[in-house]
Amino acid sequence: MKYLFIACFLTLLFFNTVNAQETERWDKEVSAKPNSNQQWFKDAKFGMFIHWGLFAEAGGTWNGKNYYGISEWMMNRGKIPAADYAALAKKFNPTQFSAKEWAQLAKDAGMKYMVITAKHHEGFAMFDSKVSDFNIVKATPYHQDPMKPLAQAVRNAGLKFGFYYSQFLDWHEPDGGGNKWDFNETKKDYQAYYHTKSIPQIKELLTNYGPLGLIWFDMPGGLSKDETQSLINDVRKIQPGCLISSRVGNGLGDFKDYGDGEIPATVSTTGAWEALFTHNDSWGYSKFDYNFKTPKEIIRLLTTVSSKGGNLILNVGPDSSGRMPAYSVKYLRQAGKWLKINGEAIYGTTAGFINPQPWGLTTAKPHKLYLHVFERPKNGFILVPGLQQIKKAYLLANKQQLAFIKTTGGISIKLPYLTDDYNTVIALDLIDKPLTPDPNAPVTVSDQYTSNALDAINAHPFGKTKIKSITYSHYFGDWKHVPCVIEMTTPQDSAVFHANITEPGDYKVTLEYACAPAQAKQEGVMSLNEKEYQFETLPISDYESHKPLLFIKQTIAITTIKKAGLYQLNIRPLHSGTELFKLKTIWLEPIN
Ligand code: JFZ
Repeated sequence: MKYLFIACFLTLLFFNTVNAQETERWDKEVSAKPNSNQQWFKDAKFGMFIHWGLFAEAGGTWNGKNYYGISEWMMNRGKIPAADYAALAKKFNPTQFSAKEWAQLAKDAGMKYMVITAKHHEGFAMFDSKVSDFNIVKATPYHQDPMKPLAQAVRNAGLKFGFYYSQFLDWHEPDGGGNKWDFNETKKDYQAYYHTKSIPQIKELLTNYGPLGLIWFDMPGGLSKDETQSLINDVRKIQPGCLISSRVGNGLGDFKDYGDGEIPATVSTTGAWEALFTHNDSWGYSKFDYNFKTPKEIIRLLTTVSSKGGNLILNVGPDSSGRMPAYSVKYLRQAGKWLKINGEAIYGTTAGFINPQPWGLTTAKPHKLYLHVFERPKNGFILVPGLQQIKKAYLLANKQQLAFIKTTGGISIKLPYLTDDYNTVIALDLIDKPLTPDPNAPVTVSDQYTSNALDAINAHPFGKTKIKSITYSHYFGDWKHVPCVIEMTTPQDSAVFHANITEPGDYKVTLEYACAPAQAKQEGVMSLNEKEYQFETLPISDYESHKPLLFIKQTIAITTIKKAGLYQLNIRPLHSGTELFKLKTIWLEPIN
């Protein structure tokens, strides 16, 4: 049993790595090509993902056993025989489903597109399909096609509509990808699967549901690059304007999807891209999962992704009655209220050209810079480094003009009060030509904030040191991604952080890291402000992709900064050994 469990994870991880190579290729080959159909997608910024299928009927429970984690993978995890699983259809009767309500929810939330699972890995078509009887009209007591009214209602609400379609994984079919517990892998004919089910159903979706904004393919397999291109050509023939997700595979597709729950540390593409998150931790409805993001977390997540130039597609998992989780409805609507007032600073923007600051993030439009203030400085002055002059500064919410002064470090704007706990937006009318973002700009450290973060992505690595997103999960499939400084094993492997400390004073230095017990008790040294501080690492957490990764905060120094200015913080192992730690953040906390 344990091995089956691990095998599932390996499958998911394998797709992770395959994806990594393919997206690298995608960055080079596809993202450079201009695509006029992409513009609506680039401007949209916020979309609704919906995972709906027979897994919603089970809600994560099978034969009295609870499967915590992503519910739509339950069939795979439990090695549930396809015939037994298919019986869920007999109970699936979403009488509470209302296309208009779902469309209205997405609209109220401030979303500009909706993507719903037409068929997930379980193989069940949530639409009227002539290709296979394993569909919602034929196999359930509901006997209706919910996708018809939904596509219409979503378009009527002014949003783009798209389908998710699992083109390769199909655990119901003897020739589909992934089901090795019922069907002999060596006897599978993937081509037959593509030609008798996958491609014909994709054609149905493109033919019967009006103009689609996009098709969201996922988890590629079984096709060569030419065959993938021919699948794309089939889509283009029916709907030339329909965008295709990068998970179509083989480095193709019109927009890029990062990993589940991943915000890219550095954006590798100039093309359109999406970060995908689910509102709680499961994509499909799960009875146990109450870890819903709060409205504030939703707004800050959306702002973070926008500040890097991408879209956020946020998933909700309706249950089998056709109802959205109550907390999704409530919190999405609440987030939408913020967008009604501040949407100008999100929709149609490009990445902000000022690096993250202790007060928050930026987005941009021609002649405009939007400051998204998450943390209020104690004295109320928001320092925007790098700007020389501006025309005007005002609160976006009420157009109240704000005073500003030119300082040595940039423009400093007086924030009268924090009006919005989620994110207070200050709009700047620019005189300067938009600056080009400088990834090497120092990180601002100021005594105006409770704490200042030097994150792994701000590190300059030397020797064998690397910066990498570490992927792990709590339950099955609820991936977390934490950028870390890794592989520092000798005194030559160091990480250097550039900090612009804007006020003198005492600062406490705290390292936040994960460290495998077997590798702990190694010494490291941090140099800052012409002094060296030594420390020994603590045993915290082994890294295994399918286990929680724990981080500790260890204070290693107090330093007295006599003069404001640029400082270098350097960290490295004292001796050669194994990896010193996985370093997430260095915190600089002013002592007042
Ligand atoms: C896939 C599905 O398996 C999952 O059920 C859900 O639909 C999600 C949106 O997509 O899972 C993946 C696919 C790709 C990666 C990770 C999980 N990846 O490339 O990191």
